[in-house]
Formats: sequence, structure tokens, C-alpha cells
Amino acid sequence: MIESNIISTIKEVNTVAILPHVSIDGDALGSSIALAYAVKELGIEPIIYIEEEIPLSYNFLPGTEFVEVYQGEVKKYDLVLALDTGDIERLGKRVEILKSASDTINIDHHATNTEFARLNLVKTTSSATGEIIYQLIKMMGLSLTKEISTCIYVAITTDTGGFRYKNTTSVTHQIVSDLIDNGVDVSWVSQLLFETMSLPKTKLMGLAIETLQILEDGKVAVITVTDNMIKNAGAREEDCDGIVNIGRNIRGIEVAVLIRQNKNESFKINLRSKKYVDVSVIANKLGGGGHKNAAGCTINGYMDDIKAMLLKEIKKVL
Ligand SMILES: [Mn+2]
Repeated sequence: MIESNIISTIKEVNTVAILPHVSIDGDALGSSIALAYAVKELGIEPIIYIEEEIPLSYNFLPGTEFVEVYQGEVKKYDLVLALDTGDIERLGKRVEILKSASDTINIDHHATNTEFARLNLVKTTSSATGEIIYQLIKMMGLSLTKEISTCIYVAITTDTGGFRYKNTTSVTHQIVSDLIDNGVDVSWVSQLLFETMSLPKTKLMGLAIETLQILEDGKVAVITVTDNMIKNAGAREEDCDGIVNIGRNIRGIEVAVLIRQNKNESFKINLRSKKYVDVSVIANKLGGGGHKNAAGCTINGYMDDIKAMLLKEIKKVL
């Protein structure tokens, strides 16, 4: 069984590094910290390398002392675990840590996972990587502390949109029931995650709504965010998170697109669908990946060309 193989591998090493994906989210960070606590309980001092600073919205998480922003140094670890990461591009510069490791493990729930490690635990029926980490921690026989429970709860509640998305299962709720029994403060966590927004983000959302285009008989929504808009709102890159949902939430919309224009001609594309469209197919074609209802990719080129190309692909599946 791959799970027991992973557990015995972790128990045999002396140095461990954990790598969540770039543009870190609640699942990537929450499952990484939960795993770090578990590894520490086994007597190994783990380190979590992240690409950029922890977003403000996750600053309340316990265990941030495990986390370090990667500065480009290449240290050799006995074991490197990539979490919630569909392919090695999602590791950014930290791919070097993975490449120089003696052994590698990949734990994820993305259907597009490329199984890039020696041991790959990819469970596409899990709502979040946090669910898989929970199962591993239980199998290891470790105790679910309040800290671990809170981190896993954050992982699951963010990836399920507060238990509203299709990936939410009865298993999700069974796990969460156990987490709550182990001390998670649901209303405190939910308020920090879902009911707190900075003023700059609120302003950025206003600017984003002004760019909203409704196309294809009201089935497609496109929103654009530029560097200038972020600057004018006094916002940060992470404030772009969730803006795609403004389009998705409009009645009648099936596919929502967020085009995030970075410097020069690089565009980060976020795709969301409501029901039948599999946006991971579109993202895959354009060199990205994701899930049926949430996917993304990065494209170089010109705004008009990119918009036209995206619409062409969307039309095919609409
Ligand atoms: Mn995830």
C-alpha cells in the first residue's frame, strides 16, 4: 500500500523539506504545516519552503515557525515532499530542492498530477490535500492536536469553498467532524477566512468589476486585472484570489475567466465553471492544469490574442 510505504519512508530519514505549490493557498499551506507537526512528532525537524511570503489571510495559522521563504540556496535533504502540487512547474524555483533530494514524495488531489516523485499519492476523490494528510496522520497513530486539526480544517474549508463545492463528500464531513472534536474553532476560522477583507482588496474588486465583460449569450464572464489596477487600489498580488468568482457568481454564467496581466506580455489565467464545462481541459491545452470546475494556466502573448484564444477554446465546450 502506497500510504504505508510513504509512512515507513518518512520514519527512516533524518532531514525533511516540504514544498507546497506557488501562489500558496489554504490547502497547500494548511496541509504542509499539519504534516510538519506530524513529522516533528516523529522526532525530525522539518522545514517548509515557500516561494513567496505567507498571504495575510493565512497569518493566523499556527506553526508558521516551520515556514521559510526560499532564497535560492540548494540544500540536500534526505526526503522532499511536494504537497498539493500537480506538476513540477508549480514548485517555481524550489524545484531545485526536489531535484537534489535523495528521495521524493508527491501528495496531491489534482486529476492532472504528473506523478513526478518516486512515491506518488494522488487521490482525486479527496476534496483537499488536507484530507490525505489527515488520513496519513491517523495511519501514523499520531494525536490530532488542536494545531494540526486547525491546519487541516483550513486546508479543507478553503478548497471546498466552505463545504459548498462539488468536491465536498461525506468523507470530508466525517473528517471535519473529527477535527472539530479535536478543538477547531469553526466560527473564528471561518470569520478570518471568509468574512475578512482588506480595504485595498475591496477597492481592487471594484476596479475589477468595471472590466467585466459578459459574452456568449450571458454564459461567459471575463474580468481583467492589470498591475496598474493593483497599484491604484494599494492591493497585493494575493488580493487577486477569488476575483474570478465575481464573474462565476452571476446568474446564468457557466464559465468565468480572470485574466491577470503581469508585467510585459505574461498573463495568468484563472478559469471557473459552474456545472458542465470541464475547464481543466482548456487549461491543460494551454499548458496549465487543475480540476473540472477550477483550473488555470499562464500564457505569454498579447491581451487581444489571448482573449480570442480563450474564447475559442471555451466555445468548443460550452
Ligand atoms: Mn488543493
